[in-house]
Amino acid sequence: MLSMAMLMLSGNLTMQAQNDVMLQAFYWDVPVDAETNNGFWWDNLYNKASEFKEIGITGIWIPSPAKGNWGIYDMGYGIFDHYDLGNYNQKGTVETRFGSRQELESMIAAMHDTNNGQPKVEVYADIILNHMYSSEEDAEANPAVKEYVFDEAFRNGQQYVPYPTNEIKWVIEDAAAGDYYIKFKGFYLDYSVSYQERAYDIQIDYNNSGFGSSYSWESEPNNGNGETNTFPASGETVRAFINSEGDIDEFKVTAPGGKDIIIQLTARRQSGDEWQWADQTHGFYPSEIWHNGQNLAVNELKAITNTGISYINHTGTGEANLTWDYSYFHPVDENDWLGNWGSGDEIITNTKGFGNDLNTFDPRVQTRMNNWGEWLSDEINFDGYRLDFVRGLQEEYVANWIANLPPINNQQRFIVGEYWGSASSIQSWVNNVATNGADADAFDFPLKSTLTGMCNGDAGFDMNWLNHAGMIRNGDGNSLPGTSVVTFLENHDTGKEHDKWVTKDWHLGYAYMLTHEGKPCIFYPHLYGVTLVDNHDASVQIEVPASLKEDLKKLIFIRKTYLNGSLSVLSESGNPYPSSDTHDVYVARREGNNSKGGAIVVLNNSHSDKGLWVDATPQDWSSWTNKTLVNAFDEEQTTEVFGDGRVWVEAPARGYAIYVLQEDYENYNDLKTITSDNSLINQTSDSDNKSELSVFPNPVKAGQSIQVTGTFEGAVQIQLFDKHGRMVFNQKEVQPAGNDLCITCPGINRGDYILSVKDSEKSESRFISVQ
Ligand SMILES: [Ca+2]
Ligand SMILES: [Ca+2]
Ligand SMILES: [Ca+2]
Ligand SMILES: [Ca+2]
Repeated sequence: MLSMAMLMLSGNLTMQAQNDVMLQAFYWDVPVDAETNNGFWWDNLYNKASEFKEIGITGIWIPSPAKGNWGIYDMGYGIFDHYDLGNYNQKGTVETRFGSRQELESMIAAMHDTNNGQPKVEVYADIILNHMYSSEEDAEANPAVKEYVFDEAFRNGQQYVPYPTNEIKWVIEDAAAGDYYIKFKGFYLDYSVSYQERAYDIQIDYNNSGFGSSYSWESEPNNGNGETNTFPASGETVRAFINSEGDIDEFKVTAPGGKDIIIQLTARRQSGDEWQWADQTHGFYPSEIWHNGQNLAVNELKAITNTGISYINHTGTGEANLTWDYSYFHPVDENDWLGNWGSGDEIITNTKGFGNDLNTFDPRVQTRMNNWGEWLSDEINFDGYRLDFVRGLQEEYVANWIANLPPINNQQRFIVGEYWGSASSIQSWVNNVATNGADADAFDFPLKSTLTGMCNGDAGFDMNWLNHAGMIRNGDGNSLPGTSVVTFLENHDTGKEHDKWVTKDWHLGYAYMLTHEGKPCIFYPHLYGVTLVDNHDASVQIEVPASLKEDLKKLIFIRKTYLNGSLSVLSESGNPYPSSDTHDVYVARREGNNSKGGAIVVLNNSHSDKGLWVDATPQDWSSWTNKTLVNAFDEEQTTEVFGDGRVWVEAPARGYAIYVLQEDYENYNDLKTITSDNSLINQTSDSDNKSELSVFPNPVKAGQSIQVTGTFEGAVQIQLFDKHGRMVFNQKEVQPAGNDLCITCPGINRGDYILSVKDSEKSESRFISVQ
């Protein structure tokens, strides 16, 4: 039933113009003034609200707004306090990296402002449902982790993955004076490789010394039963190895009494002379601690983890005062476990990939996250959400979270999930979330990969590879409908790793995305010419040309003006000639909307101007035979569809062209002048405006007379523009009768319009509402 309803809905939508361009409104390491704890990214977006509206951006995806564990530096994914949006002094700062809660709310209000006929820009927050980060101030005793380690990560006879060795502090509180014999064991280690891969640091503080930097080496044999190394001094480090399977390393410390014994272990590897960091799932732990004939590891020893999280008192509307403890995070009890990263891109619910992995099977976790989603929607007014790392969550949990959100206009809020994986995994995720009762889109990672190949490649990239690229056109049974897919060319993650970058000819990728099905998501640095910097090596950079912005504006104009519905690849199915040139030239026809008949898009990745003969009309599509097509950006450039249905279309070297029906043609440059000229909006919203122009009645119905009163010099031109700046009515040489003009409201859709009145002296405008 659900899929039937969705199909019917999308059927109706194809009649509308495509008004669905999303912007990822951030990138990795956006600027911040960390010296003064001042984030200004929300302010930056606030200042761009009118430009987003003008360009035709309809939704922005913003970073996770909640306070992160790394305070002013945190890009949001180190989420710490869900209800601190930059208004509580925690983690060393009130503001987040992006600004204060007030700045966030002002920005959202500017995006939502529809006064004077401005379009609304929806705001989608990045949401982390998988994990939470914390630090030493959140330390607590964790009996579940102690048990898990002492079971060496075995559950019901099966080996699972250790809790990270370095995230546990082992403590005997208030240790009595005397000798302690501490035995260390290793587990989950590879004995087929050199012992140097099984190295670890032992740090012991038994005298309130803290930990210093001096170190020494273990001396075998130290396997217990009298073979003991004396630990050099409180706070020092011993470098040791589990030399072979079954090796035990024993150390003696002499406690002064009345102080804690604190043990910290870190997995290492030795490579030549270098003592390196190792995978912390190499398990090491103090398996026995003997004192006066008693093994204190059994009862007195505590495993301390940073899972005891509490916050400054919250006072705002709807803000929960939460505390968390180990029982909310994997592993929670004797039946729980931690998994690894899997062998492919399958769902991994219990993997401690980022911070503390929330036990998303716990109804308490589910309730807390659901309440948070409601609060973000009702109190902060987010329109939708981008869900981070959904690979770490069971689909049922995600679906319940989505379904619990308060609807907008009786509809579920927009959701897109980050499933970085293969087409089949992405498809199953979307379908399984739907089966569990929620509608989530997914990012088209496979398409990103193909488009990157096209932009960066030259002759080596075969344009036929576009024919079934991405999720929507997937020909292997793993496709998704365009209404379930968000397409993108780069995101904050790929944008910080140079091996994933698009490094040239971005316009080719965007020409594909913005003319094709799916909801296109533009990357902020591409719109604003921000240089990308590799996260591992800041000397590796790629400059994004500022000229790309004009391409993006043109392509959004094409999308909104001419396109909707399905697509057919003419360079695949339309008898292309010469067929060998399909290696270089890709041609597709996209259906239109209720006022325009669609377009043909041509992409050429060769280094010379090139074209193809194609059949303009796919089977069962409206016939373009004997029609004249024009270049959508140059009315003078035409091509005829012949009587047999063939048409010649071409695009410049490493470029794109869009062909539309001559009768549909709209001059992009005219519209650009209007849409990029804010004077229309400024005039009408300017309270000092001395104009006498008045319009009656307002609102007005189609077919009804409109009386415009003002002072006019000679004949007048009257135009109506819709809120995207598109002209819908144009009447020249209207003769005023004194101070009055009378026109008939044309048969246009309900909505807000700008009425422009021009005479030989001046141009004035008013917003009118058509009902
Ligand atoms: Ca600020
Ligand atoms: Ca050893
Ligand atoms: Ca030993
Ligand atoms: Ca998880």
